[in-house]
Formats: sequence, C-alpha cells, structure tokens
Amino acid sequence: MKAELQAIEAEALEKVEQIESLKELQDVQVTYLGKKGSITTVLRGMGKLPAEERPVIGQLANDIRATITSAIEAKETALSEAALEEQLKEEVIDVTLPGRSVQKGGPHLLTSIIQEIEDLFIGLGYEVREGPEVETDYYNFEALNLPKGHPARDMQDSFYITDDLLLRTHTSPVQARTMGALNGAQPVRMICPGKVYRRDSDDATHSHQFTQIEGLYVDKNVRMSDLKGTLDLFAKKLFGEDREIRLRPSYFPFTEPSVEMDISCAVCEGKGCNVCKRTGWIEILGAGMVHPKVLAMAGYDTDIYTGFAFGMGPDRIAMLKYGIDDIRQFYTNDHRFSKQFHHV
Ligand code: 2U9
Repeated sequence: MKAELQAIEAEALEKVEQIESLKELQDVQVTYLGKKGSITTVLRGMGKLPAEERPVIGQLANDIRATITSAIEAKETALSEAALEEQLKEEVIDVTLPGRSVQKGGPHLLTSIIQEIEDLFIGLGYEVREGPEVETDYYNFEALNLPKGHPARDMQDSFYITDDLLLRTHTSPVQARTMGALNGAQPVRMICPGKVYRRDSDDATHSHQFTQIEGLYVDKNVRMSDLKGTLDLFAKKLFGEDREIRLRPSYFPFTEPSVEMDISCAVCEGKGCNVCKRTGWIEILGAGMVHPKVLAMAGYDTDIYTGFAFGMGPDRIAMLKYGIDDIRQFYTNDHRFSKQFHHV
C-alpha cells in the first residue's frame, strides 16, 4: 500500500505540474483528494493491514495528502497570478494613446444666429415670445391689416388646414396676440423667433418651411428715428461695427411707412461685387411704423401709442454671413453640413 500511495503521489504531483488551468486543478483535487479520490480509495483497504502498519500508512497518507494539497495550492496561486498578469497585459492602457473622440454635438447654425439676435434684443429690454405654428386666419391675416381677399394674402401662399386654420406664414400673429392680450393697456417690447410656412416649391433660396424673427416696439411717442437707431445698432452688432445701413421705402400691409434695410457689403466694403450684385448693399430685413389699423384692432389708442416693427429671415442672414448658397442645407440634417458651425 505504501508503494501505491507513493505512486499516487508521484502521479498527482506530475499532473499538477502539467496542468494549465484552474478548472483542471479542481479536477485533480477531486481525483486524488476527494471523498472518492485515489488516496481515500487506497486507505479503504487499511483494514486488511497488520495493526502495527496502519499508523505508518495513515501518517504517510496524511503526508502525501498534505504534499499534494500544497502542490495544488502553489499551482493555483501561480495560475491565478499568470491569469492576472495576462489580464493586466491585455488591459494595459497606453495613456499616451489619444482618447476615443466623443462626437460632440452642437447648436444648429440657425439656433446660434437666433440666440445671437435674441441676446442682442434681450439686452435692449425686449422679451422673447413664442406662439402657435397652427394659427387662425384672424391673427395671421385680419389682425395684421390683411382682410379676406386682400391681394397681399396671395404673396404669402398658405397651407390652410381648415377655412379658419393655417400654418402661420409669419410670426407677426404672435405680436398681434400679445398686443391683443394687453388690449392697449401697456407698452410692448418683444421679439418673436420661430418656424413659418409658405406653400412654395423649394429651391436654393426658398423653402416651404423657414425661420423668421420679428420684433415689435409699441409705446408712447415711438418715432421712425427710434426704429433707425435700433436697426443701426442691430446691423453693427451682428455684422460688424463698421457696417453702414441704408433704409429704402417699401410696403407691408401691417406697417406704414415701410422700409427695407440694407447693410453695406462686407465683402467689397461697398465698392460692388457679385455678393452684393455690384450694388455695394445687401438687403437684410423689412420694417416700418406699425400701421394704425393694426394698433387699433389690438385695442391701442393710436392718439397715444405708436410703434415700430421689423422682420427678418435668419436663414438668409446665415447664408449671407457664412456664404451658404442653398437654404435647403438647413433642413436636410446633414451632419457634414451642420458640424461646420458647431463652434459658431
Ligand atoms: C405687428 C405689426 C407689424 C413685422 C414686419 C417685416 C416688416 C418683414 C419679412 C422679413 C423676411 C418677412 O421672412 S421674410 O421674408 N418681414 O419684412 N415684418 S415689418 O411687422 C409687424 C408684425 C406684427 C403686430
């Protein structure tokens, strides 16, 4: 039995030596030291031994069990350390390697332009107001001195939803709603950015949905010079302190008198180039003194209150400022296009 035990010991230690994985090690543990293991099996024959031999064999068996156990533990430690080493080698982080660039999003160019204009007018004490894109015929047209059948209505080909509901063609109804709500009781200083809709076939300069920002300033004794001063400041803040403005007579049903504002061309400094079509001037917005009919319909006493209003297309301003030649680029969500302006 002694030789048997020593053979088992030699075989077990040999096995432990060769083993490569912790799993196999477990199997060895069970095979040799387990309840049904080889050592235990041999010791079951202990009964047949002469009594004086049993303690010797017993001690030998315990020594061999201890030897195999410590060999297994040593191997387990070695394998765990090797596995950790391997893992660390795999997981080694070369901190000198550049990090994975996280695709950072950014504001859409129109959002940046609108925020820039909002910040300017908030600085002048204006409120930013929003309103419904599905508007009533009254607030989109009637309240703005565009009665049913008024020819100017056709200038703004509209998406009607019902006889009385349409997708707003400008943000002016928000001003009309605001004035109406105040019912002539107090001054108004507001700008209103937002999406507007015109039943237009899309091309490089027209989109059926585009963006507008309009402004309204109603108070006692508001004059044309207040409008001009405000527009001059706007032009210099948005397009550069050395920009000049020019006001040309125009016509809008909701303002009288009406003007269009040009700024001196930044590309040719007014000498004339293809950007300003050789005029030296670039049209930016329309404006005017609020038509008395519009003030009256909103409940304002036109003997006391006067006001000015203006309207512009941020799309057009962005195209001018960044040399963009197709308005549809703003609405195609092409990341290659929009990511160029994330820094704006
Ligand atoms: C009220 C009274 C007056 C808003 C105005 C314009 C002139 C104007 C155009 C700019 C570019 C439309 O998108 S665009 O083509 N708008 O030129 N808008 S005055 O006048 C108002 C608005 C509301 C109650």
